[in-house]
Amino acid sequence: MTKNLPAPRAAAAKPSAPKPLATEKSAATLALGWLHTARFLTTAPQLHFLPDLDIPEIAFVGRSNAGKSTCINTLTQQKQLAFASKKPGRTQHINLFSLGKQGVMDAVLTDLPGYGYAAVPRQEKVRWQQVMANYLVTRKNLKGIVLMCDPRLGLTELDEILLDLLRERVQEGLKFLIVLTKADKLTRSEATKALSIARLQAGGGEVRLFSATKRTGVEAVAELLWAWAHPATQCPPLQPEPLQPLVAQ
Ligand SMILES: Nc1nc2c(ncn2[C@@H]2O[C@H](COP(=O)(O)OP(=O)(O)O)[C@@H](O)[C@H]2O)c(=O)[nH]1
Ligand SMILES: [Mg+2]
Repeated sequence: MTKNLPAPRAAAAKPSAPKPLATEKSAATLALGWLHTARFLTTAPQLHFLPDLDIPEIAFVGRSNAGKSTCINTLTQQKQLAFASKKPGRTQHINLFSLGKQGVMDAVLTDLPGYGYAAVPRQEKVRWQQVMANYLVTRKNLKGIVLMCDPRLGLTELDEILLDLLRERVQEGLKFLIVLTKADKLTRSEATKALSIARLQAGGGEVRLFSATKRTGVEAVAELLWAWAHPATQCPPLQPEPLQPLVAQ
């Protein structure tokens, strides 16, 4: 008798399960694969030595020791692309990295020198503030800014000056992201608080928690940068970043 039973229809009729995770994964994989193509392009002590480019450029800025080099290395999955210096204030040049699959450069990452390091002579600080201001205000192909901030310190006076400088360009469409670094050092409630404060300060820009050690926010930031550089391209929708469980150290 059993062998004459019809095959269970439920199995055949069952609609295929939704695959939100697969979509999410493919957006992150695409973005991280693209970031992994980063190669050193050039370095310049001043703006006018930089090549004129007509592809999107995304600049990383932040106070010395905020975690900028570590973040760039993590996003590009390369150990030494941006030198994660133990001696803050050492990176004195504007460094450009090319991005693009199959050797076709389609965007540039810029690592700007960290600012605010106390031991740098005043004259040198002023010179760098001018180079940075000049870059941020006049670089034509600049598409987005990523501001690194250690949330335990919050935005410093120099970060605020930079935000003021950028305000007009952000209103004109320049993309802006505050990355709250070293999120592994925060408790969950500290992280929530840091996020809401930064969102107020970001003036319409994005804010993400990031930890190189716990890999918090790596995929979310990668997806955002990919979307900035490829605005016309169809891609899976960006997912809101889930709040990761954080462990205080
Ligand atoms: N716990 C923790 N430490 C970090 C993280 N990112 C960077 N750091 C540390 O912060 C210090 C400054 O990092 P670095 O990338 O050189 O900062 P930069 O001066 O902004 O380029 C280094 O000692 C890093 O190891 C992170 O996600 N978690
Ligand atoms: Mg650095």
